[in-house]
Amino acid sequence: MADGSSFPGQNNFQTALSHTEDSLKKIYQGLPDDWKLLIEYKPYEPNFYSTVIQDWGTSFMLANACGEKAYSLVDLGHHLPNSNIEQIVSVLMLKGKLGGFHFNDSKYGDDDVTVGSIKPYALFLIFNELVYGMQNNPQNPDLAWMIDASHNIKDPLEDLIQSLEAIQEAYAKALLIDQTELKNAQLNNDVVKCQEILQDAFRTDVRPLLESARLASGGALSPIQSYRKLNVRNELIKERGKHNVATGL
Ligand SMILES: [Mn+2]
Repeated sequence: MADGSSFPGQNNFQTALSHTEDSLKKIYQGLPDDWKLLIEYKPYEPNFYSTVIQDWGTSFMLANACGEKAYSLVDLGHHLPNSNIEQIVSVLMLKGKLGGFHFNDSKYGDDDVTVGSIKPYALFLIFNELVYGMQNNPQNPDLAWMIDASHNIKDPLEDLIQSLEAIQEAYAKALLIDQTELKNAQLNNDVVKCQEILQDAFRTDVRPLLESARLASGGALSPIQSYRKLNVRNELIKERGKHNVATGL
């Protein structure tokens, strides 16, 4: 929710948050039984001084105020630079309030560039917390996995393929971590060992493993190469026509 203000004094913070909370509660009351409410947060844009739901804490507070079907949504680009997103993910899972993701990557702000294209190690650390949480936090529900990236210089389908590969890689690497060994190293205050365990997993080339998994499930070894070789984009254009930006048809 993008409500906020662009200049100091424009809004009363408490009034704005109360209005948002009241409105979310009304929306929540009207939810069909099998729906969830995912509350996304972001520090800025389209307003540049204050955003009502500025951070995960505000989102978490509102989700708690609404009820058990309301959760926080983490968009990887919606943090101030250098925020520790994996810690946010971990804490939300502990409290059973992580609802889902908008995957993308970020260099400066909400850049919405391809997942894993800028900070693959950060993505891996997020997946480490997800794997831990999925194993240790049964109070957290299944997550809504979404990709929220935008591009005007790439074929968006190719970009989606790259995004999926980056996500699968980070997930597979996180699964390589021996959680018991990591726990023991933590308890022994062996900081070096802790780092070695994480980095050993991160430095492992899991691409052959992912290729085998794709092959076993009837997929292509290299999705990008297959997509290009099969000329998918042009075949789809022949079938569906081409979107004309000028006319919108
Ligand atoms: Mn988003």
